[in-house]
Amino acid sequence: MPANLTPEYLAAEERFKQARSPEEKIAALEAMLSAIPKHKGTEKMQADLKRRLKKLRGEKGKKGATRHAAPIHYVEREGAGQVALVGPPNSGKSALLAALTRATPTIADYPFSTRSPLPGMMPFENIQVQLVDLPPLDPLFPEAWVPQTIRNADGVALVVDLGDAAVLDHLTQTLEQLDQGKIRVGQVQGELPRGFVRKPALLVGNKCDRPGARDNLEVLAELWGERLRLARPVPPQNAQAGGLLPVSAQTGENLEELRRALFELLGVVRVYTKSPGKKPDRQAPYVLPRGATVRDIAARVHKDVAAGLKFARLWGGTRFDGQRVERDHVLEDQDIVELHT
Ligand SMILES: Nc1nc2c(ncn2[C@@H]2O[C@H](COP(=O)(O)OP(=O)(O)O)[C@@H](O)[C@H]2O)c(=O)[nH]1
Ligand SMILES: [Mg+2]
Repeated sequence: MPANLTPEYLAAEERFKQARSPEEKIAALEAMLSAIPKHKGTEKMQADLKRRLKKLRGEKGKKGATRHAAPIHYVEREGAGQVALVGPPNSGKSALLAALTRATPTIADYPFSTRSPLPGMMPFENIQVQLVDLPPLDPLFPEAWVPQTIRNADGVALVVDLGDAAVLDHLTQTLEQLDQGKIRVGQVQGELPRGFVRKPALLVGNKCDRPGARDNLEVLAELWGERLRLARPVPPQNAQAGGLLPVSAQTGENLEELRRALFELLGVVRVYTKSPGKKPDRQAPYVLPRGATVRDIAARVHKDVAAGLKFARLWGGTRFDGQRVERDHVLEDQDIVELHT
């Protein structure tokens, strides 16, 4: 009997193939099991899925016991960093994930179509940024793991619908819900309350193709600027400070800018090393936190290199063309260093 597998099942199976962490594999297997048509012809497949799930859960249990107890939906960080997609239902978070990565989320015009975190890798130039699609933070359906997953990410992309007449209320609600999860986004003046975390955030105005989007963007800019206590909204290039960017997952407008802004959100720099007289390998950058120095990259290369480091030569930007720099010189994105021991 043919199994008559649904597109939903096949999508989940594809996710399983791409999954790397046990959590991703479990989530994909669960989705496969719920999507598989339940009839005699699939009985063997169902049993096989259940067996694999049981095995994976068992392995994870063991690992969790010896290490730390990870929340059920913990998404292991991969690539240059992790950005959580957060926002009201139907704003197009899943559509953006699908447009920017190879992940295949359920995109639907009904709310709560996303039930568990779904990661995808977004290529940006020579690196990858991990995006995590999440269900909305809804007070009626509080799922403790959602704020936990956001707290674990390096940055937050707040996705709102520019065609939504109540976009302002929805953004305000999302910010309040984040607050309940002890998460503040964007720039925060003064001290954070006890137990709170601050996440760099980018406000993504999705569906800029919809009527009324331009007006909504202006209104949003005001609230976002107010939230950040700035006279003007921050341009997307300054994502770390809380940029604002209109995009469309549907038409593709500004998606390249979005890739860059999401990368900037991570607060990292890409640095290349080279040997004297040779060219650097541009495909294999070291990814370091912004503010990292020549000493830090040396430590990444090898502890002996760090210990014996005398100076470095630097190529980068408009200022450096092989000049000698000291060990505490701060590196910029795309710098090339030659380490001398
Ligand atoms: N016009 C327009 N519709 C979009 C865009 N992005 C998503 N949608 C639609 O909005 C609905 C909700 O999208 P979805 O990604 O499931 O939202 P989520 O709940 O935030 O994950 C779907 O019907 C999408 O096709 C966009 O850029 N423009
Ligand atoms: Mg969704």
